Amino acid sequence: MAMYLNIPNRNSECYHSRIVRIDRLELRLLRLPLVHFFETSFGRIYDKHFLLVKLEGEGQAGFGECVAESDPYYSSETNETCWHVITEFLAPRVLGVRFDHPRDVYPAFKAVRGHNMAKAAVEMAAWDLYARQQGVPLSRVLGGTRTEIASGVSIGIQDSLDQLVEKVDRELAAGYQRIKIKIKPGWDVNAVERVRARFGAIALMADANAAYTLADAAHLARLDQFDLMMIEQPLEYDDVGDHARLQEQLRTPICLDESIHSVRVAEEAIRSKACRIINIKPGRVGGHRESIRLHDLCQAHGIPVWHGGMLESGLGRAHNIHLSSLANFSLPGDVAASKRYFNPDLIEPPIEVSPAGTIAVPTGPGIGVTYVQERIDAATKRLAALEPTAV
Ligand code: OSB
Ligand code: MG
Repeated sequence: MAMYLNIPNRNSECYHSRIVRIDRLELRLLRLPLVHFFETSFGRIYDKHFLLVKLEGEGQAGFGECVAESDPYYSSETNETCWHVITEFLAPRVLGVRFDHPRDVYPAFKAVRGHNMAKAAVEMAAWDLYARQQGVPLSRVLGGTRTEIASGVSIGIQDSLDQLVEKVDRELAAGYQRIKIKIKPGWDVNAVERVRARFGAIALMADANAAYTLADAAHLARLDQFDLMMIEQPLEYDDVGDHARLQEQLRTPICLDESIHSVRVAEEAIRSKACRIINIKPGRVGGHRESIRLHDLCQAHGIPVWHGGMLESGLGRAHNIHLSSLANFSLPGDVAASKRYFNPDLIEPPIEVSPAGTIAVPTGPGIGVTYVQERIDAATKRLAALEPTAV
């Protein structure tokens, strides 16, 4: 275990003896319309409602975007549970507190069980704040080494297979290195078959968002003929055991998303051979610290990882890019250009993808992107500003 607790000293030369002191926490609920609706096996959404955390300290500010959604479908957390947990339980554990390093924020939340998305939003803001105070890019503080990351796209369920083919065509033309399509019963073998028939040997995978059970094993094995890079989260959101039984019956590698809510569960999944690949979303595991531990655990076991996406605005997206600069993010992630999601985004300039399907890791301090305050204000539905309570 101890070998995975080595986050601190990767770049110790750039840490000096600075500390993060958090003087104010601003919490907002935002609404941004999506450029295109997004449909998964849970349903279709047309706009994104999400919380944004801003932490202030020593004249600097850091941002963390909460990846919870309006409904408890991908995860049990929602914007309202996160609002409750952040204001009542997490804010009091950071306000007025001096942290030697942002790696110390997640442990300060130990008394609070679960609520990883709420924790991650606050914790990631602290990493941004710290990196800005140091005047270095977040990637350096996280221990990242890549200067650009490989980008893929996640394409939702469409109204028709023709529409799906049209979307895949457009994303390949934009340069994306890997195509992921969402599947569910009735939109699976037919969809994969159609995309393979049209586009040949592209890097292709499918994400089921837990739409199947072990009883569907024979049906899922029909996907083996299409040489998918992986099938993501075919079975229940909290399952490991059935995934291990399914993996025995599939040639296609299983990648776990929803199931991996902690480093401990990842150890269990790797040990039981429930997956060969893991998707990392910091919101799912409690922030950057836990993501680095998960990354390191997978690296030690030869499990490649890639960065998942939760339809983030440019602020959350920038965090994802910095985290993706760590070495074991060896597969293209679901971290794509801003304009696929929001137009305009909260940041300017937006995040763009190169014709080669790569995204440059920002080099400025912290997350290294510039937000437009008027756009944040215009999207704000609710706002709370919290400060240390006087004693
Ligand atoms: O399962 O990866 C998922 C979006 C919302 C919730 C869950 C998932 C997704 C995506 C979108 O696949 C990835 C993205 O483009 O941000
Ligand atoms: Mg997924």
